[in-house]
Formats: sequence, structure tokens, C-alpha cells
Amino acid sequence: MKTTSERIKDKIMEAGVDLVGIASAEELILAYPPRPAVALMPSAKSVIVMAVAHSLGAVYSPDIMLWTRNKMQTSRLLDETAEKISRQLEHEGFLSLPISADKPVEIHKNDPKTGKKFRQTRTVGFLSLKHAAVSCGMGEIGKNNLLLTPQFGPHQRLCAIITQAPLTPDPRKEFHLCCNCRKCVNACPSGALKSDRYDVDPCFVYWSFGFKRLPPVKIREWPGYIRMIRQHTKKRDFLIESGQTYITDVDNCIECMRVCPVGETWKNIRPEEIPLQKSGGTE
Ligand code: B12
Ligand code: SF4
Ligand code: SF4
Repeated sequence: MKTTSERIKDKIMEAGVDLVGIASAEELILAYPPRPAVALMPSAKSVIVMAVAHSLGAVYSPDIMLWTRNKMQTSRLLDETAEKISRQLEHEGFLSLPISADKPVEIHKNDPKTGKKFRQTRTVGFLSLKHAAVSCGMGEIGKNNLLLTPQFGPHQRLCAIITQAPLTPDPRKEFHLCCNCRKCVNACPSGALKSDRYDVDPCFVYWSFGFKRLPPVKIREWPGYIRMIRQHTKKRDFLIESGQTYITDVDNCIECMRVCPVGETWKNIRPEEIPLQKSGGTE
């Protein structure tokens, strides 16, 4: 049977995936730090991008732990599908590499450009799934730094397959989905989202530990930092929490995703009031 884009897309949708697109491996949009698909597979021809919508009930649940568990199931569906389709493509004669919806990530303690230590360790995916999704016309990147699609807004999880199969790419598209309402900027508890940019460091420490302060670099920053840690340790048990984190990959924040009003499919079921979700960082 011939390996065509239509057949591969049909197979993926049959597995329960909500959106699928194909980008040319050579023409992928690159961000910083650049992560070209051909660096992972020099003979790559195509990148298949898949999206599964989150359960909106989990997104709007009162405690982030409920969302986290659901996120894991969404990733599982994506990863299983990527695994099956990659194996099928290899049986058809095309080297294929699934890129998981979750870890691993490259970990950078020092800036690769200057060699200087980052204030906060940075992580980066082996392939940027958001940029791959934009490359195949699936959506645009909103002010919240997330992929917005017309169907689900930011409420989807992504995954990809890099393959030698020469599939027909989908064209890039212009969208005007982000209405600049700034709900995401106002909701961000760490101040990572600004009107004109996204600062990865405050997001990372809030998302991982629920901490609103970055590790101190100046002596005068230490007292406030120690006060914050003491407040957290009064209410939280980091040992038990990390045990749970290893099992279910617990996050501390999805506010920039929760408040975004974009996504046609959700029009009738999105709650009108969106109170802050309880997480380790909730005061
Ligand atoms: C690492 C990572 C994180 C890290 C770092 C985020 C980051 N932006 O770098 C942390 C833990 C903070 C994080 C947070 C979140 N993430 Co995240 N994350 C990833 C992951 C694995 C890689 C991101 C990546 O490499 N992006 C590529 C870079 C180039 O794009 P960028 O994010 O726009 O750019 C940042 C980096 O370049 C960094 N940076 C700047 N200089 C340097 C220098 C060096 C050396 C490095 C390493 C980094 C770096 O800062 C930039 C922003 O200023 C992806 C999955 C994937 N493989 O793509 C998911 C992913 C992007 N995350 C996702 C989500 C949903 C979230 C969260 C809502 C948390 C959550 N609970 O799920 C928040 C949202 C934060 C936000 N508004 O952007 C989804 C997004 C789905 C969508 N609709 O768009 C993805 C695609 C996962 C998935 N499978 O669906 N994430
Ligand atoms: S995940 Fe939380 S801390 Fe990070 S940008 Fe979104 S709202 Fe801000
Ligand atoms: S919340 Fe508003 S400003 Fe932020 S990404 Fe969504 S539409 Fe754009």
C-alpha cells in the first residue's frame, strides 16, 4: 500500500487524535535555541504534528493535581499513536522518530553562547512542538506563548513524528486568533508573561515549585527568599510532593492556558467564572 499523507492522517485520526498536520522537515520554523528536525535525523523529509484536546473539565478543575493526571493521559494517547504510526512507517521503509509529548528535555545550566551560568537552569525540547505546529498551518502562537488553534485555543497537547517519508506538507496559514485581551498576562502569578514577552525563568520556578521568587543572586535578595521558603515549608511536604511528582509529573500552573478565551469548540461549555486553581503556589 502506498504511503500517502491522506492515509497516514486517517490512521492518526482513527486513533483518537483531534488535529494532524504535516510540515516539511527542511522548512520548519526555528525558534531560539534552534532545533531543526534534520539535526535529529539528517535524512528527514517530513514532520507529522498531532494534537489532542485536553479535557476541559480537567483544565477548569479546582486543584491542579486533577489536571496533571489528565495531562498524563493525553500525553499517553499521543505517545502511543506516535509509536504505532512510526513503527508502521518503518515497516513501509521510512526511518521514523517519535518526539514525545512529555520529557525528555535538554538541560542547560550554562548559556551555550557565552558559557556563563544561567541564574536559573533552562530546559529545551529536542524539537519545538509549537513551532512545528505553526509550520504546518495548525495555529498561531498567542500572547500566552502557547499554540492557539481555531478549534481548541491553547487547550491541546502536542506530539510529533520526524520521518523520511516524503509526505505532502500542509501550507502555513495566517490566523488572527489572539484578541490581545491580556487575560493571560493578568492571570500569570509569577510575572513571567509581560505585555511584550515571556520570561522563561520565573515561569519555570513557579511551574516547578510554586515559588514566586527566583533563587537569590544578591545578598539583599536572601531574606525575602528565605521567608518565602519558610512559608511554603509550613504548609507543604516537599518529600511527599516530589514522590507524587515522579509518579504523575505534577505541575503547579496552567493559568495562562485556563483563562484564554480562544477555541470555537469550547464556546458552549467554558465556565464564565474562572477562579484560580489550587496549586503548591496558591497563597
Ligand atoms: C521545556 C518546556 C517547558 C519549560 C520551559 C518553557 C519554555 N518556554 O522554554 C516550562 C516548564 C517552564 C514550561 C511551561 C509551560 N509549558 Co511547556 N514545554 C516545554 C517543552 C518540553 C519544550 C519547550 C521548548 O523547547 N520550546 C522551544 C522554544 C524555542 O520556544 P519558546 O518556549 O517560545 O522559547 C523559550 C526558550 O527559548 C527559552 N530560552 C531563552 N533563551 C534560552 C537559552 C537556552 C540555552 C535555553 C535552553 C532556553 C532559552 O525562553 C524562551 C522564551 O523566552 C515543550 C514540548 C516541546 N517539545 O516542544 C512543552 C510545551 C511547550 N509546554 C506546554 C505547556 C502547556 C506548558 C505550560 C502551560 C505548563 C503546563 N502545566 O503544562 C507552561 C506554559 C508556559 C508558557 N506560557 O509558555 C505545551 C504547549 C501546548 C500549546 N498549546 O502550546 C507543550 C508544547 C507541551 C505539549 N506536549 O503539548 N514548559
Ligand atoms: S505557566 Fe503559570 S507562571 Fe508560567 S507563564 Fe503560564 S501563568 Fe505564568
Ligand atoms: S488570553 Fe487573550 S491575550 Fe492571552 S493568548 Fe489568549 S486571547 Fe491572547
